[in-house]
Amino acid sequence: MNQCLPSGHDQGASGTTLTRYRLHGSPDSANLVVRMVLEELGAAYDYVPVDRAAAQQKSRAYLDLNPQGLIPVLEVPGQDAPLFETGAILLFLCDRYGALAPEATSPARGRYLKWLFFLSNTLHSDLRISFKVERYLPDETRQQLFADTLLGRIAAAFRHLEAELDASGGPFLLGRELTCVDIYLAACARWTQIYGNKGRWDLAATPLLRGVCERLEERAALRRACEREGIEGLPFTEPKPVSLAGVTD
Ligand SMILES: N[C@@H](CCC(=O)N[C@@H](CS)C(=O)NCC(=O)O)C(=O)O
Repeated sequence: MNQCLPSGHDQGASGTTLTRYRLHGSPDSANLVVRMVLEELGAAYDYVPVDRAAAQQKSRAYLDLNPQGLIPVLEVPGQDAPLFETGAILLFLCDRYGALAPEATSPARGRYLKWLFFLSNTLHSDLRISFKVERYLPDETRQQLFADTLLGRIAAAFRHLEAELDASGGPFLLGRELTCVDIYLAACARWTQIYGNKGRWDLAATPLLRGVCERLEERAALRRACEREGIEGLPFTEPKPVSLAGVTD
């Protein structure tokens, strides 16, 4: 493993010198995925809470970090701008540490990128729309149909992941090695079970994926990350919503 720790120094959002990663997030939001990867990599980081209940992610200061006003943001020493987009942050971190991802020359690299982008562009994207359909379709009479359609797409996405697990032989999505893709998909499975679509999709529908979730729950770094997000119990196989200020989904 190439423990290529950052050596650069930047001005952080607060104007102070940035010497460690700085993760901006709110409990159990997409920052959960980044936090799990940071913990798994053993990276030192500071956490900056963003109060979603007060729409802090739409404040002028936060929009300077991410003009979309979305969580998460990761400030990175040595980078000339804050990072946003969960998938991009994972790709960046795993390449920097040479861990949780096949190397650029590995025959599994294409498969890794394909599923990472699938999770980011399709599953996670459909999920977040399904949590707030009214933002995308103001016509109330059609919102249920839209939500049902999205749920159909989400269930299909999990079936595609299940088929890949079957083809790879497991125990992880790409085969024998844990990658950040497993961590990302476990978070998506968590959110699908408890937010927005609660009771409408069951992890039992994808037993191989459930196996990935069980393995991840055994990992100390991931348990620590979940604890720091305010998540109690088994985060993926018996998920419970977080009841902390700032959680709005
Ligand atoms: N494509 C973005 C999506 C991020 C996203 O949807 N973040 C949600 C929290 S999970 C958010 O910031 N919601 C607050 C809002 O919509 O104002 C990513 O992958 O990072």
